[in-house]
Amino acid sequence: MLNTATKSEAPGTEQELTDGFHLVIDALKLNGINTIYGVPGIPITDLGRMMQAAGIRVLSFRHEQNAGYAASIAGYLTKKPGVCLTVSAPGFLNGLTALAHATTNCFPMILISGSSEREIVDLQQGDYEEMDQLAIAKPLCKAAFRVLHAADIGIGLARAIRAAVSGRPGGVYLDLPAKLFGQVMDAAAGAKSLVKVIDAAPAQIPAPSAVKRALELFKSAKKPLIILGKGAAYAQADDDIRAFVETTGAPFLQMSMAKGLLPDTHAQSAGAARSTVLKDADVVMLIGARLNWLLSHGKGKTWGDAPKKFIQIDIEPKEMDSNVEIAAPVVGDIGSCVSALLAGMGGNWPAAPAEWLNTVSKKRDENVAKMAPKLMSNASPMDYHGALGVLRTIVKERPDAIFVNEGANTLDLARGVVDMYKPRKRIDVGTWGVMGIGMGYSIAAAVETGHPVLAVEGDSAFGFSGMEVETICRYQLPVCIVIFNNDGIYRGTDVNKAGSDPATTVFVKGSRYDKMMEAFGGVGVNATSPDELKRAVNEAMDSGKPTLINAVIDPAAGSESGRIGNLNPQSALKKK
Ligand code: OXT
Ligand code: ADP
Ligand code: MG
Repeated sequence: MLNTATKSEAPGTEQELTDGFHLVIDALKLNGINTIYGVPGIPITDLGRMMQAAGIRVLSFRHEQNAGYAASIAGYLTKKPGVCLTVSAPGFLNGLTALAHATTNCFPMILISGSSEREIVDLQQGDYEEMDQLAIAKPLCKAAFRVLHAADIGIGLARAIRAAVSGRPGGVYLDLPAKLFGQVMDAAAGAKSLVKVIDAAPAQIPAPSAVKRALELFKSAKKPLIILGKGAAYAQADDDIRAFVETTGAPFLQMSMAKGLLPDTHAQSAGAARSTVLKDADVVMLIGARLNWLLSHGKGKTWGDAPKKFIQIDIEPKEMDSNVEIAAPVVGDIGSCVSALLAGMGGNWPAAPAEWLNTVSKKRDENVAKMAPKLMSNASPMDYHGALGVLRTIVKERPDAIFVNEGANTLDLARGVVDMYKPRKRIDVGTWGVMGIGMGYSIAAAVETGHPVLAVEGDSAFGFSGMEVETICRYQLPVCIVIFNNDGIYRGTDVNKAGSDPATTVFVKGSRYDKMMEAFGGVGVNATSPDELKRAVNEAMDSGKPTLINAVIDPAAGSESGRIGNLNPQSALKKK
């Protein structure tokens, strides 16, 4: 329904009019975009108000980067572009990190930003918040568009939606100069100019020959392995993926955000035998996972000396051969590809070789047994395993909760310890290993899914978006934040031997993050033992009240950079 703005006053020419504000709102609603994440200000304050009045949910943040991260994960969780709305120049730049993050992670997102007067910006005459935003956004996203005429708003948004969700999903920038909002046009013509995007992400069917090649290669494997990445989780082809994996009988490894696509406790899961399967597998099928740094680029020590062949299923043809030769590329959307694979397998697919399965399960059981006693640790202050042991049980009992996770040790250890049982329940730092996603992700996860959120955050990680606890309280979202407070980045024990300033990685000792939550009317708890932690998290999850638990972790418990300390550059010269 078109939102009519004004009526012309000219006698005898009564004409329904609309304007840029209303056309943006109508175009969003027409395309089912009902939630916006942003920060108000010139020139979009009224747009936000009018959106609310028109029934769109507008979540107002304290910093655009967090609103942007919220939009990016909304896109991942829903397969519809998440929308972030920012003001010109500084607001736009604050949102841009999240737009680049969405592109890097293949999440569909649209950053809509107001911008200043084109005539002044282009002559560089020093306008209010002057910046050539379109040019700056272009290299950091999949596509970037600017709309100058109200009559083009419909087309502009349609292009943005299609670009974000079709093919490999990613971030799109949409530049809306201030003047556009006030432009008036005939309401009927305005309504006609809107575009409802039909089949925004069309199925991309793989070639039958590619499917056949992949199946033949996989069948020939003595030591098959399937790696599921967050592209597979994004695809929402959960039942087919599970059926495919189970029909092959092969061990599978789930990348961090793919955890739960099949339960981590599944008999074929090789999550706890990661090193073994990567080293020893002979045919590896990648489904929605890139051979980037997180998979050691498919070569080197991690992958061992045994010859390997790769099958890769991805929507992006250019992904093939990006790091190593792909013997069987299957290009298409994962839903179509996996269903074609399933159909091609027929009714008598041979069981995966028992010797290989035994090797994998033996290694897995050893690692699980090694970890088990650590999870029972009752130490106070807590160590990571003692605290995570408790959270692992809580997630098992509440498999629908969304688990948000960032930090270094807090991230790496939680990934291994906390089993996931359902798809798209674990969201974390992703491809960049970025700190700062925590509160934005928590807010969007609660808003988009309606499920409770458990955010497990390093004390450093939390600091990047901590002010959004006010946002969580303001909207009364069912978010329970647990801060693993070890007084610093990686550890809280570093000492600066050269002066009186604290070392670069340490924070104020004994900080009480729980007080921050209390300042805004949420529940704050200081937990010094696993028992206290368990009680507090369960209470928060039962009540749905915004809660922040300051979990006191031994400052000496972590290690430098968690599991990726090897990426720190080393010099032959001795450290000073
Ligand atoms: O097979 P093996 O024997 O090898 O064993 C493996 C598994 O088989 C086994 N396993 C299990 N055993 C038993 N039971 C179970 N259930 C089980 N499951 C698994 O365990 C091992 C390990 O398994 P895993 O984890 O699967 O394997 P691995 O080898 O670790 O995998 C490799 C990777 C690369 C895939 C994996 O490590 C990974 O995904 N890593 C992601 C790492 C990452 O992204 N880290 C975040 C960035 S770190 C750094 O950059 C930080 N910064 C700088 C900064 C950033 N990032 N961003 C911005 C905007 N500014 C600055 C900062 C500031 S971190 C950071 C803050 C840190 O401080 P905090 O206070 O927040 O956090 P704390 O450290 O807690 O203090
Ligand atoms: P992970 O970090 O979990 O390993 P990546 O982000 O590296 O996952 O890889 C995700 C891959 O999934 C990307 O290469 C992307 O092109 C692909 N992808 C995303 N959505 C789909 C889809 N619907 N169909 C096919 N491939 C997809
Ligand atoms: Mg820390």
